Amino acid sequence: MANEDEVKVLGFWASPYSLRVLIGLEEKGIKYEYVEQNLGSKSSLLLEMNPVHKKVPVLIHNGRPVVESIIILEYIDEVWSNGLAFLSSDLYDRAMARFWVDFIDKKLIIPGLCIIKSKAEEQEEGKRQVIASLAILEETLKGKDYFGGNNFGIVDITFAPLICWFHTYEILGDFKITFENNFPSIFFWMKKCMERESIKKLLPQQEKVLRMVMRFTKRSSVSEA
Ligand code: GS8
Repeated sequence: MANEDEVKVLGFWASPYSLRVLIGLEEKGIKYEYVEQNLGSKSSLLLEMNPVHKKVPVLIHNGRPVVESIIILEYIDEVWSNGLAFLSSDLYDRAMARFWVDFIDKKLIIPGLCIIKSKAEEQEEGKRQVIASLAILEETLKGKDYFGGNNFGIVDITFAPLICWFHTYEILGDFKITFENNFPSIFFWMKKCMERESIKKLLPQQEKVLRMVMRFTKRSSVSEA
């Protein structure tokens, strides 16, 4: 695709969904303009570009919006097909990658939100589910550099933004995940991800995420995990 492409992203700095899109663009080396959104008071641009869900992220490519983070990542992969491919050309591998992307959305992010937002009982279930899902992801990653094998791909991009969220899960859920001991493959994968320029540049500090969540959920104090 030519340089005259105009690419804009409407996002929120801590949103794992927004971060996916930005990591994808950085990994492909695509120039883009980032427009931070105030989710408490949505801009007319956001409402115009995502009238159905009114959520970030939105990718605006030459004036036309694409929404839903995974749909955006696949769009980026198809439009800018040179260089790093987010999805393998093998149809079976593509199906498997899509399975794990969906798994991360449903079985890791949603339970993580339960830890942050819910009261005792649901919070316990959220913690149980996060640990169970990490155990499953640990098994699938074992012996590999990245989820797709040797190459950083769509499953890695989907999961990577959570690296800066686990601390918040631990503090607000009052539990410890202890990646190094319990999920060593994920622990090494995280270290490898954090060495990538895209992720180094984009992922916010975990303490900053925690402070934002505490402000947002109006918690004034938490017990130390
Ligand atoms: C989820 C986007 C989303 O929840 C995706 O892009 O993959 N399935 C979608 N975005 C949130 C910010 S991150 O928590 C959002 O925009 N929320 C605003 C709102 O719900 O009003």
